[in-house]
Amino acid sequence: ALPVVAIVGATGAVGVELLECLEQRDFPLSELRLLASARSAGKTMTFKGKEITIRALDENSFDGVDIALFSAGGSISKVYGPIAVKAGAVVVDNSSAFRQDPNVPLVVPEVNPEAVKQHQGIIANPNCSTIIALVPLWPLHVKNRITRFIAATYQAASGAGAAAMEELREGTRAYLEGRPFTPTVLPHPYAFNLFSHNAKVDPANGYNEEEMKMVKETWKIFGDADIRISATCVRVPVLRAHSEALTVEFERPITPAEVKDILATAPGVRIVDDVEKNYFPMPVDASGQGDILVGRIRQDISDPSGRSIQLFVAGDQLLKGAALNAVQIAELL
Ligand code: A2P
Ligand code: 11C
Repeated sequence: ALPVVAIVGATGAVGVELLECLEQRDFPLSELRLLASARSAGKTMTFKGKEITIRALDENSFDGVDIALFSAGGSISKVYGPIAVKAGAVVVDNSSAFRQDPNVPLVVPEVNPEAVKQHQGIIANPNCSTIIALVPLWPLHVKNRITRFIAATYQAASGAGAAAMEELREGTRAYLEGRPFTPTVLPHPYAFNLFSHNAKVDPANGYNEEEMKMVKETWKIFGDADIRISATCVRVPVLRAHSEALTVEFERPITPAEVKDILATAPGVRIVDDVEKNYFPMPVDASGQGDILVGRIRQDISDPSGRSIQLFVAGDQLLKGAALNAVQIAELL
């Protein structure tokens, strides 16, 4: 029989995209169950032309569910993930709750699909900034080991949820109309501004949680904890696609031509690198599509050894950064 699939957090920024991905990819299922908070219970969402009534999440929500896609935040995952597993479901979790658990595979299907087999009920979907960097870095790493990379991110509102996207719209409207606006979702004024990522900063090393996720998740997904990684994560006033500047050092010398050659056939990657037209990856072009756009492919002139490359990438945070990657994991299952 075809699986019963549940979405936990169906009304959220990622939840809506999960439903959309299941529909667009014609995911084989016998029933789609939509779960959210009591606030949304009774409302409906449309899947393949049919209205489905949203139910309030509770302990009995997973009876008969085979695959549960979680995107309602880490605290919900921690409580209800194990309940879903007990009920017999395999959980694909979008939150950071289980990512560093050694019994939980952390999967990007283009990188480590085989890790799915090791699951004990829960599979974790990586952080969006990690996924967007690793899809293009993996095929390079396979050919010429990456020894170090430095990332600077330009992250969209969507990473902080639907309410943050609305706050960006509202704050921009208020700014243009000259009205005062006090942000309540994100900690700083967002319109015509940017700020260091809103995740907690560790006073011990000065890095925020988002930056450390990029470090530790890369080690786990690549299976290589010797890669030296540093990141600066920044929120920019973009709705739904993250961009990243990547400085990548390899074991052996490498040229931009070699990088382009490798990335030209890499799954999930599209090269956007038109030097003449000054046309490179942009979040507006990345929005709504599954591929990671890669451009500004050039030798890092600050490294005379010829082992370093500079890249600029953009990917849809809600799709490959979250919903699409989770549905691809469910497809592997
Ligand atoms: P709801 O819309 O009913 O509040 P986002 O990531 O965009 O902020 O979305 C969060 C998602 O998590 C929403 O679907 C939200 O549902 C859901 N959610 C939040 N709190 C709970 C809860 N206590 N139980 C179930 N779902 C929740
Ligand atoms: C952002 N990546 O863009 C974050 C949000 O670990 O899944 C998601 C946090 C996570 O703000």
